[in-house]
Amino acid sequence: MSRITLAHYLREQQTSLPTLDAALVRLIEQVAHACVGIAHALGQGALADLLGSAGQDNVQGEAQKKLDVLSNDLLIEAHLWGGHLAAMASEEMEDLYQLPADRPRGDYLLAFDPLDGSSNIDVNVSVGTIFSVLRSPVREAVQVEHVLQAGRQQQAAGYAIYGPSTQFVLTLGAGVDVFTLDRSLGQFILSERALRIPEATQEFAINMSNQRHWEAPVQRYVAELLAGREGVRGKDFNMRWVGSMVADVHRLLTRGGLFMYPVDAKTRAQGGRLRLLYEANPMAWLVEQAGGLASTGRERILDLQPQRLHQRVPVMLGAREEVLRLEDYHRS
Ligand code: P6P
Repeated sequence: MSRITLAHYLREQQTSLPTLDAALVRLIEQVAHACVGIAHALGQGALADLLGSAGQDNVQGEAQKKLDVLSNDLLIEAHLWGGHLAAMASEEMEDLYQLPADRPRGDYLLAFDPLDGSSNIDVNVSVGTIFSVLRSPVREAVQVEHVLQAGRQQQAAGYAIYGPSTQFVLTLGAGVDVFTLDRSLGQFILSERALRIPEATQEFAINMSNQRHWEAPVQRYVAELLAGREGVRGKDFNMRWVGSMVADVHRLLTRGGLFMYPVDAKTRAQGGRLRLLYEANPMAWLVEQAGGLASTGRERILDLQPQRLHQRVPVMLGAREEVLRLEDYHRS
């Protein structure tokens, strides 16, 4: 495959995607640019005194890592002069980030989890940055309700995964394409086009330690997977759980599978574990663009009308046949 940079790819996409205007192209390039900076900071690890806690909690009540704060700052800084955003929302910030009055504004909203899976950083396991782009109805004085749009309204979504290689995975609504970072140039190069998730799978991802807290349909579904070929499924299954949503979803986007973080007795009061606007929605759109499905078990994630900025939802996404079976078990 000839070397196609992200910039070249985006201009190529503009010819076939009317929604991909120059401002959105710049926005995506700035997100990718910030991810190159985050990858560099992560790669320094212990040598840059960037590991460990920032000594404060975020709005989620989770201990912030130094790299959570740095990643958040890099993403904000990347967009301060781009002139394409009206506001930003981040897992690490309680309220919407309004651009300072003297900065140029645009017609897009950017929601992101700057460093997903950050509890894995100190043990050197893959983490990622997840982002979701929406159109903004206003350029000034953006209110939370302007951001509370269903996932089907997304204009672009994707993630960076900081693993053995750093990759940038993107959908603009016409499939899912993958870019790999050429570290010598600081450029993302197109490395895989049009990911497809097989309808069937033999691999699932869930945190089994929560098993006793799950609702009955999930108990039944997972018990059948564990019963393997002797059980009603008639085949054996394999299990993976990285503990970074980006890593677990990247695996199923590239080789198939099913990812679940269902609501359970521990998380029912919050509605689930994973956040809708900047984790579930972007991942759900990527998965559906690759031929999979994304559901809460009771409804499609992309159809949900968000009620709060940091709202949490149950997440079951990946192989079409498995998500349909889970939805069936939740109905019966
Ligand atoms: P648990 C990381 O903190 C995260 O938000 C997701 O990236 C990941 O899938 C999940 O939480 C891991 O949760 O309960 O296994 O630690």
